[in-house]
Parts: sequence; C-alpha cells; structure tokens
Amino acid sequence: MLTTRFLNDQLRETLSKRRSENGFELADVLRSGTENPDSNIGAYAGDASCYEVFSELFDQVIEAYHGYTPDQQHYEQFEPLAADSVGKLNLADPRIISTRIRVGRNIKDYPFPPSISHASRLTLEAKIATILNQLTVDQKGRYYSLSQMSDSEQRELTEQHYLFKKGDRFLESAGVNRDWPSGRGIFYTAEKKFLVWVNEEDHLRIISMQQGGAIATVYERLRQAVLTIGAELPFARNNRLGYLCSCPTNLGTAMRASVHIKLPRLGQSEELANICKSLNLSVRGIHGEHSESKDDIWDISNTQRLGISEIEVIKTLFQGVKSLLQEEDR
Ligand code: ADP
Ligand code: DAR
Repeated sequence: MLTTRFLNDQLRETLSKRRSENGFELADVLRSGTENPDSNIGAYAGDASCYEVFSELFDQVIEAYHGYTPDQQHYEQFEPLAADSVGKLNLADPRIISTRIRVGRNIKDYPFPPSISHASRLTLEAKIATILNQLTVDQKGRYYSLSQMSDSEQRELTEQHYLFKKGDRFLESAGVNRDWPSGRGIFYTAEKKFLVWVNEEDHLRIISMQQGGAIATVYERLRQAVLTIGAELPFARNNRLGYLCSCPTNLGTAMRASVHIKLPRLGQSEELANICKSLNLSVRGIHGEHSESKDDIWDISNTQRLGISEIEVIKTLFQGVKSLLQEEDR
C-alpha cells in the first residue's frame, strides 16, 4: 500500500497534529487503508485543502502512482481534437464493444464525499440537479435521485453499465457511503450516451459513452458537456494537481477513457496485464473496478491521469487499443 510505504513514524507524528479546512484529520485520510490493508493506495482526501495540509504524504503517493514530481505543473488541454484526427481516432473494429470516457469533478468550496455532511450533500444534490435538468447534450435529459428509484430500476441500470453501486469496502471505510442513498443520483439523456453520477466517489462523474469504438465522438460529447457544466459550477482544482478528487489516483485530468474490448486470445494469456502496463493502460473487469472479465471482454483504460493532458489521454488509449488488437491478431 502506497501510504504505508511512505508514512514513517516521524511523518505520522507531524501530520497527526494537522487538520484540513473542514477538520479532516490524518486518521480520516488513512481510514480506508487502515481498515483494508489490501488497498493499493489507502488514502482519500476529505476536501481540496487535504492535498496541501498533508502534502508530505500525498506528494509521495502521487509521484509513485502518476510518476509526477512535486515540482511539475499539470497542463490542461481539454480541447477539440484536430479535424484530421477525428476520423482516425474513431475505431471501427467490431471487437471494440463500447467506449466510455469520464471525468471526476468536485465542486469548489464543498467538502468531498468522504467528509461532506448529510445536509451539505442534499444542498449540493439540489444545486447540481437544477443545472443538469437545464442541460442539452445531444438531447435533453433528467436527474433521478436514487432515493426515488426502485431497487429493480437501479439493478437494471447498473447491469447495463450506466449506474454506480453502493461504494465498495474501500469507499465504505473512507466514509463515502454515509447516509446512503440520500443525496445520490444519476442524470442521463434518453439515449444514455451522456450521464452524470452525483455524489458517488466524487460530487460529479461526468460520463460520455456509446456502443462501438468512436473514441473521438465520445470525447467531443464529453468535452462540450464539461465546458457547459463548468461554466455553472466552479470545480475544485489547482495549478499543480489539476482537478482535485477524493482519491489521489483521480487528479489532473481526472479522466478515465476506456473501451470494452473482446480479446479471446490475449485475455486467456498471462500477458494481458503486462502488455497493458507497457502501454500505460490498466485492465478492469466488465463491471469496472474490482470486477471480473466476462465473455473475453475487458475494460481497458489509461492509467495516468495527472501530468498528461486530456488529448494525450485519448491518444494513449487509441494507440494502446491499436497495439492490443495487433497483438491479438499476431
Ligand atoms: P469509473 O470509471 O467511474 O472509475 P468503474 O471502473 O467502476 O468506475 O466503472 C463504472 C461503470 O462503467 C461500470 O459499470 C463499468 O462496467 C462501466 N464502464 C466502464 N468502461 C466502460 C466501457 N468502455 N463501456 C461500457 N461500460 C463501461
Ligand atoms: N482500492 C482503493 C481505490 C484506489 C483507486 N480506485 C478508486 N479511487 N476508485 C485503493 O486504495 O486501492
């Protein structure tokens, strides 16, 4: 676990005396890893100030995960793709089942999900729902609060890869599930190509997705939506770490661009994880993090989110998918 690798007794003593702007303590930052020793990272931020208040720990975790040093400056390039690359980046290979690109965002001046109060979460949910219900991304959509959805409706949307489940044990320990399901919900358009998760692991997971491998099309839909939402809701960010999320793996672009891809041969070999690692890609199962593959379908996505621009994330996925398909054919 990255946090225990870097947290010696002296640093623990120093950081234990500190509090974030919202009173988040070191014990709160570490609780998920303390209760789940098999965590990869083991730490969550309760608000934007945590990344400065506990920077002696977070900066080492960030460097180990993203390869990003404290003297670096993140650079944002959430720009339209060059016209000549759109066609190239839309892949037509039938083995690419679907494409999903999401960014995590927290709203400035609100505590993050690990520490936000029940009242503030409800206030934030109402504020976000009002803005989303006025949004048009390809088409109008609607916000649905989890509290008003039946279990079967939630189960169906989750099985179809649209909706999130209640946080796993890592998020439970981090405090992200408090008062569940109150204040959580999902916005989506009729076609479900544009969705927004509200008050899951972060205040917002803004998602563009569709069947097939049209990476450029999915990216452009997301880019325009994030621009529109960001004009109404100021996001928590700083120049060094970019967009600030609860988990230090989701900083900078806070973007995860993924394909569900069918790799019957590579998937059966021990090589898939190593090949993906060499391509700076991560492998997940078909229901996301901590899930299994099914019917030889894998969730392949960019690993790095910080110290890389949005355009470079897309190109990393595109190049990586091309290499995986060539390897599969070889
Ligand atoms: P996140 O991507 O928000 O970090 P997860 O990895 O848990 O969260 O994935 C969330 C959901 O998105 C899961 O149901 C997963 O199946 C779905 N998903 C991820 N990538 C794709 C994709 N390329 N196509 C379809 N569904 C996807
Ligand atoms: N299991 C936690 C999660 C790390 C990355 N995934 C997130 N943020 N959903 C860990 O510390 O390994």
